[in-house]
Amino acid sequence: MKIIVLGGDGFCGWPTALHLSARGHDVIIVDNLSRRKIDVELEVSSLTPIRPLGERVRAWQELTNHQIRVENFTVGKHYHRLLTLLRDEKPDAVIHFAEQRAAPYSMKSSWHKRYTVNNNLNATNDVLAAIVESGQDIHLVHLGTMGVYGYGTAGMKIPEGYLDVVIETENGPHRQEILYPANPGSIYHMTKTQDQLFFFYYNKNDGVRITDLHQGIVWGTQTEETRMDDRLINRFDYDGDYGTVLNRFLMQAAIGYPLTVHGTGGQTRAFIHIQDTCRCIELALTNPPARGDRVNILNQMTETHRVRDLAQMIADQTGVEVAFLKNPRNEADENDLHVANDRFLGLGLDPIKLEDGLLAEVQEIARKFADRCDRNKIPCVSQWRTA
Ligand code: USQ
Repeated sequence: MKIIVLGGDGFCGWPTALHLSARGHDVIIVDNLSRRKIDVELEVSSLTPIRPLGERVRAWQELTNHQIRVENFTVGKHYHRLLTLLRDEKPDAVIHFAEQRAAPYSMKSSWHKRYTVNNNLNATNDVLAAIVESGQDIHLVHLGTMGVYGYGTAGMKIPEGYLDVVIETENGPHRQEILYPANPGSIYHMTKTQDQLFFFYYNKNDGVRITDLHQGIVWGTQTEETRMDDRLINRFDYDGDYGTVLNRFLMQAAIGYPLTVHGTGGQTRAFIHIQDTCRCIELALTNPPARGDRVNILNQMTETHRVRDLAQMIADQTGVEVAFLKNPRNEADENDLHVANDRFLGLGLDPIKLEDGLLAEVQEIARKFADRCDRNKIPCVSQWRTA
């Protein structure tokens, strides 16, 4: 397959590009290096020493003989470059990672809210409009989030995207299938709920074939391919804006920093290892919806855990303390979360289990690069509500 990876320099995009290239697909990365520029803004670096994108792809070619081409432009801004790329390359699929993905970053200020909305919504609309204008039958695979559902439970497992409802009308009960009600918890998550409506509309109006992957919190760093050479290493975010909870705890354990549990740690979330992210995307590409099918929605997660249980698990394994901090977010103190993920399991996904991989991750990455950590960047300073 020929595959364009939008946002192919990021935490999920880079290992996905390598995973697909290693399996013989012709991969083109589009990236404007925005994630690296945000590191400059926040005065923080990936815990792992990531190399420039040009060096990454040269190393990949030297090691495997597979070429990954790179185009540097902004999806959502440089529309004609995107359209021309689709027309010239005629890809079978486009994978869309080209969005600002951190909830705390999206809540830092009105500038960050507006940046996240402009960037993410224009990117999604431009990709869809360009696919339609190209006149080609291109399968779009999008990285959505479990956060579109709002982590609640209505006494049922959260289904894969759609909900059957019965409405009482004057003429009796009326059955309808609707998108599971959106309930975003940050401006970032809100952009992903809006993305769903773009997909619904372009699928209905133009017949675009779309797979939307509602992914949980990704943990881990390395995959089969990024581990092949130091120059291919994946990024590892530990700072208060971009670091996600489990990777932050792993790094904190490695440097003996009390684990930063927000509030009571009663939040239950869905998780997936970065290697399984790559496998799921490959499964989504090789099992596309047929022309005329509705938007294909899959829950891309493998297990759920409560934040304080994760902290305890890591504390038990490493001896680090647990700190309960005032929660900077506006979120429920406690929630239960039950999620259906039968579709990926049905396609053959054999998940990496969190309890099997945690210590290896602490040793392989967090301890190895501990001296690169700036402890001042660990606290979460982005407040959901200003007092
Ligand atoms: N949390 C802590 N301590 C920390 C950091 C976070 O207790 O040091 C808590 C948060 O308050 C929250 C939970 O852990 O309740 C998850 O926070 P997170 O930063 O790990 O994850 P989140 O902001 O939800 O966002 C991440 C990714 C995003 C993705 C999402 C999937 O950044 O791109 O869409 O996970 S999900 O959470 O399933 O919506």
